[in-house]
Amino acid sequence: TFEPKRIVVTGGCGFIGSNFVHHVVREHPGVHVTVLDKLTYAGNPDNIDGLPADRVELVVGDICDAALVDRLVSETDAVVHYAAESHNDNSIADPSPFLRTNVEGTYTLIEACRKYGVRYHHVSTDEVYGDLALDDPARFTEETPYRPSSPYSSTKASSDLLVRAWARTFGLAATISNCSNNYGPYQHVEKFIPRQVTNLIDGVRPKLYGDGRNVRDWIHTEDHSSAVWTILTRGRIGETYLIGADGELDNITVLREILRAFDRDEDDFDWVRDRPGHDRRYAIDATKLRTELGWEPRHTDFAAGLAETIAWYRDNEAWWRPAKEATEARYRAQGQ
Ligand code: NAD
Ligand code: TDX
Repeated sequence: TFEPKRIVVTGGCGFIGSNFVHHVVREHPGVHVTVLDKLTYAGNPDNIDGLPADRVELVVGDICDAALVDRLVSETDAVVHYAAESHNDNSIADPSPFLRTNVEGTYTLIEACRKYGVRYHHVSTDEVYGDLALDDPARFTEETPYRPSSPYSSTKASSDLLVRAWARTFGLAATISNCSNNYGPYQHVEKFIPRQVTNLIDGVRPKLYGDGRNVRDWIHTEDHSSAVWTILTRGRIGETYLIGADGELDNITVLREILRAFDRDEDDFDWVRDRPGHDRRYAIDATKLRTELGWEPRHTDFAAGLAETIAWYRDNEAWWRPAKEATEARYRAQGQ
């Protein structure tokens, strides 16, 4: 077992990164966390507000800043890399920040980690594997070939390949995880579930892309956090682990569950323009992580997790309100 005392968490002010920081502070009392975050439109320092100052430090900066990254990596035991441009629709409107942050940013981090021999965990997505047909019994495994569809997923795939090459050629002490769709608190209102929940709070009809039958494999972000910690501390160096919780649902089913929670008719939503290149279905087979490392998800009741998440958005309007109008203006301009 690897027992880091100090870790750097990039993107720790975003959705999944901040949930991971909360998880580490709560579950692993001996660990100090340095968050490196640029605070883009998706990063919010309030996400890690109130955590003990002697446990969590925020450094506002860019993962492409080699001098800053060199200094932070020289002072840590491990880097857990969450920072990314993360939204598919944005990557279609303007891919350029995705190339810079996801590819060049990862390159900058792994160069520093190899220089100092620092343990590196790379957080990635199931989208690198492209999509599956609705009637295909297959799920993604660690053996599935890379076949990304969008600018976002192609830059995440590129970053994964850099890590694999650095591990093989330079002996970088790396692991990679590819996780399915996360939901939970602190998710940006541009993403599917928070967008529809906050629309309904505002009395606006939810917006469904295409035919609504696209399938996503949902996992609560807390289960993603426990999986990443498990892989960081007990994963085999050089290995990839898929993270998922058997949560396949199509979008219209999720949307109708949300509508029900607001006592609205199940057809009270708008069909909008489909996402170009829209992946049909994602599905994760997490057998390797479950059997080799004994990890199990705990938040497997989706209806309960969704109800809690809806309650979080109702209780935390001050958190999401500032981003809502600009996000919807961007969608309107795209006919979505
Ligand atoms: P997010 O967009 O909510 O947060 C990204 C964070 O990274 C923000 O805090 C932002 O300020 C920061 N950031 C962006 N560019 C930066 C830069 N150049 N330097 C420093 N910080 C920068 O994203 P998320 O949904 O929390 O995703 C986090 C990670 O998890 C990403 O790597 C993503 O690919 C991966 N992932 C996400 C999901 C999902 O369902 N959202 C699923 C699997 C994997
Ligand atoms: O308004 C919407 N209506 C709609 O039907 C939005 C925003 C989305 N959708 C659909 C598109 C997808 O099929 O809902 C599904 C989920 O959409 P997103 O929340 O944009 O997520 P997705 O594209 O599946 O990608 C997410 O999971 C994998 C994250 O954003 C990625 O960072 C992660 O890698």
